Amino acid sequence: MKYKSKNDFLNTVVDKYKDQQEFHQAVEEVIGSIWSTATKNKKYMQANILDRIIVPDRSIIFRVPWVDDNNNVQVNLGYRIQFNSSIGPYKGGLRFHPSVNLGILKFLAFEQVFKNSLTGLNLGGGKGGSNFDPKGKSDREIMRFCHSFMDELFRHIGRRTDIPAGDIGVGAKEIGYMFGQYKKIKNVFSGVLTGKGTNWGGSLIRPEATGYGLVYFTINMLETQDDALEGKTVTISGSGNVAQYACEKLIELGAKPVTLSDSSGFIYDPDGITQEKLEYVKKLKDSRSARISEYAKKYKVKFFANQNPWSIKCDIALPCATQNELDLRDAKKLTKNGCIVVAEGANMPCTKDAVHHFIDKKILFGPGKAANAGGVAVSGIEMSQNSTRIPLKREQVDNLLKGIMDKIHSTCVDFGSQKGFVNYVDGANIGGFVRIADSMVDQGVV
Ligand code: NDP
Ligand code: 2IT
Repeated sequence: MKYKSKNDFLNTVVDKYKDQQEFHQAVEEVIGSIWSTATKNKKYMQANILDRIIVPDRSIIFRVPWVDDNNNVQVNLGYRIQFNSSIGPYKGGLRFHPSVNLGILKFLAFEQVFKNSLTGLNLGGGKGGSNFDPKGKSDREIMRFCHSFMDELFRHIGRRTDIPAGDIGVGAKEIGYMFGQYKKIKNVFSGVLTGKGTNWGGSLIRPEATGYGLVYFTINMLETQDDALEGKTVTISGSGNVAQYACEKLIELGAKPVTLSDSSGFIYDPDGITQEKLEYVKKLKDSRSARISEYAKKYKVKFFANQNPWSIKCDIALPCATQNELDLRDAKKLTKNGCIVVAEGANMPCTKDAVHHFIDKKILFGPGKAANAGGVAVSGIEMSQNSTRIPLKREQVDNLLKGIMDKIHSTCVDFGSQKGFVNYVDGANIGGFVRIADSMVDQGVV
C-alpha cells in the first residue's frame, strides 16, 4: 500500500485540499472508522477504493447573475458537487448561505454519500448551493436569483441523474421557483427536485421528515438503554426546518424542549415550548430575516444574545443549526450537566473534539449521517411517488420513515457495537461505506 498509516493518508488529503478544513474534518471522521475495514479487504485495496472515494465525480462551479430591486446587477457563485453515484443518481440538498464555498459543499456532499447509503435506498450523494444570502432579500429578488441559478443548474441535473432538494436557506418557496424555471427551460414536468409543494408532486411529511426522523432515532438510541423519551428535557439549536419539526415531534411525544436559537442567540423557555408557541415560531421564521429574540419578547422568557444553548441543563441535546456549532467546551458543559443523548440534526454540528468527548464519556451520540437521514429518506419516497404517480397518505409516509430510521439504527448497532457500548460514529461510517465500496468494486474502475 502506498500509505504508511491512516495519518499518512489523511496528511495527503490536507496537503491536496489546503483550504478545505470542513472537508478534511469529514474525511478524517469517516476514514477514522473505516480504515481497518478498508485496508483488510483485498478487493477494496485492489480497486483503490480509499483514494477514489474521497474524490467527487465532478464539481461544477458557475456564475449566477441577477438583478436586485434597485436594478443593480449582482453576481453570486453557484455550485453542484456530484460526489458518488455508485448506488443511485446524485441526491442532496442546496444551501444558500453567505458562508458557502467549495470546501463546505464537498464536506456536505461527502457526508451525503454515506448517509444516503445508510437509508437503504438507491440514492447517490451530492450537494450544491450558493453564497447568496437570502436574509434581507425580497421575494422577487429570491425568485430572480433562483431562476438564474436554475438557468445553469438545469443542464447538470435530471430525475435519473441528480435530484437536488433543500438545505439551509432553501425551503419550499425556493424549490418552487427553481422547479418552475426547470420546467420552463426543459418543457418537462418531472421529479427533478424534492421538497416540492404537495399540489405539484411533493410528498406529505417531507417538510417534517428530518426533524421527526431525528426524534425517532433518538428514541431508538434511548431504547438500547431501556430508557424512553417521555419527560426528558431537550435543548435544541436552530429554529429553521429541522429544529421546528424536531421540536414538534418532541412535544407530541411528551418530552420538554426548552431552547431554540438562530445566528443571533438563543431563547430559554423553562416551562417548555408548546405547540402553540411553536406555531408562532413557524410563522415568524417564514421570513428568514426574523429573529428568534421575538419569541423572548412575546412569551417573556430570557434571550441570550450571541450564545448557543449548550450551557442549559438537559437530558438530550439536538444541534440543528449548522456545522461546528458545538465544541469541546460545550460538550463538557453538556455532560457535566447530566446530558445522556446528543443527536445531530444538522450536518457535522459537533467538532471532532466534542465527538471524541461524547464517545469517551460513553453517552449516546448519534452522528448526523444516521440521525438526520430522515429528510433524504422521505425525498427518496417523494421520488418513488413521482415515478408511480400515486401519492401516499401521511401515515404511510410516516411509517416508511420510521422503518428507515429503525433500519439505520440497527445498521449502526450491527457495525458499531463494542463491548456493550454502541459507537454510532463507527457504526454509521462502516455501515454506509461497505455498500458504497462493494458497489464500486462491482462496477470496475470508472
Ligand atoms: P434552515 O435554513 O431552515 O434553518 C437554519 C437554522 O440554523 C436557522 O435557525 C439559522 O439561523 C441557523 N443557522 C444557520 N447558519 C448558522 C450559523 N452559521 N450560526 C448559527 N446559526 C445558524 O435550515 P435547515 O433547518 O434545513 O438546516 C439546518 C441543518 O440541518 C443544516 O446543517 C442542514 O445541512 C441540516 N439538514 C437539513 C435537512 C433538511 O431536510 N432541510 C436534512 C438533513 C440535515 P439564522 O436564521 O440566523 O441564519
Ligand atoms: O442534508 C441533507 O440530507 C439534506 N439537506 C436533504 C437532502 C435531500 O435530498 O432531501
